[in-house]
Amino acid sequence: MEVLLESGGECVALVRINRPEARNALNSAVREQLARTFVELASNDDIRCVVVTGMEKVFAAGADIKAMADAQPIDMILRASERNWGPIKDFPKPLIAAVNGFALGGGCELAMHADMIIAGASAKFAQPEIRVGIIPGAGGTQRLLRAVGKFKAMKILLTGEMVSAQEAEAMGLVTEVVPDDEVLDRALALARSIALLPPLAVRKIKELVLQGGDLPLEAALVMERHAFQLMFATADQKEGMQAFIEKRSPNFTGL
Ligand code: DAK
Repeated sequence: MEVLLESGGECVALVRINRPEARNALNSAVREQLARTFVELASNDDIRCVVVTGMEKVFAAGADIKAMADAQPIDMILRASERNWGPIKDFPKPLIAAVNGFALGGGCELAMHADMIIAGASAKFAQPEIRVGIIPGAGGTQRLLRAVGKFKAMKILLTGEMVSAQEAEAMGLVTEVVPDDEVLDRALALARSIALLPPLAVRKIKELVLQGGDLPLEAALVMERHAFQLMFATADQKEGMQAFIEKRSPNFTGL
């Protein structure tokens, strides 16, 4: 198996890409296994937060160049790899990317599908597609633009140059930079802390940030207001506020 599903502790799943001989290049087997894993995790009520990671020296080196080199446009249409990105794009629970080493091309795009990116100090990000004669195909031009703005995105996309973890953090592409050997622990600790929070509110925040960001402000604010009001139908709202009043820790059930 090129994609391993492990426990990340209480209510947290760890998805590990494991194709070392090709630097975790995302061939169809990896993409299909990732898709299946995320479909499974979306409907597993025991899982509240997920961390996706790679290996020590590489998160993922992008799409598999050898599997694309001779492809024709019709091959690319028939491969329909967007079907495999769908379950990650639409994953309803918080997803944290724990990035060590290279996150290149489709690997950088995979990290950008996450809601937070924890990067090791020697991690490197790039969209080097331009150097092999193509362009990003899994949201790179759009998610990068939205994350870092036009002028940084243009440089990364048009040059294919690598960006260090520190630069990535400064431009808003990375949530936190930590020492290389602490990346996974930090990502898992963050995931476990989110897993203790009310899942319906967590889910709504993710939905609002992702959907609302592309709507006109007024429409997004209406969406937020409705979701806010809906929270008062949850048992976790009653429990959270009662626990505060009674000066005790809340016990959120996800209802
Ligand atoms: N594809 C295939 N094989 C790869 C690979 C890749 N992306 N990256 C590495 N490998 C293979 C190498 O060919 C080599 O294989 P052998 O020679 O041993 O058979 C082995 O992994 C070890 O690689 P290196 O010898 O190069 O290892 P280093 O540690 O020296 O360097 C590296 C690691 C990650 C810096 C380097 O391998 C590298 O630059 N890799 C290529 C990075 C790259 O250009 N990535 C962008 C690929 S294009 C789509 C959506 C998205 C995409 C496409 C379509 N659709 C929706 C349709 C995305 C496109 C891309 O990502």
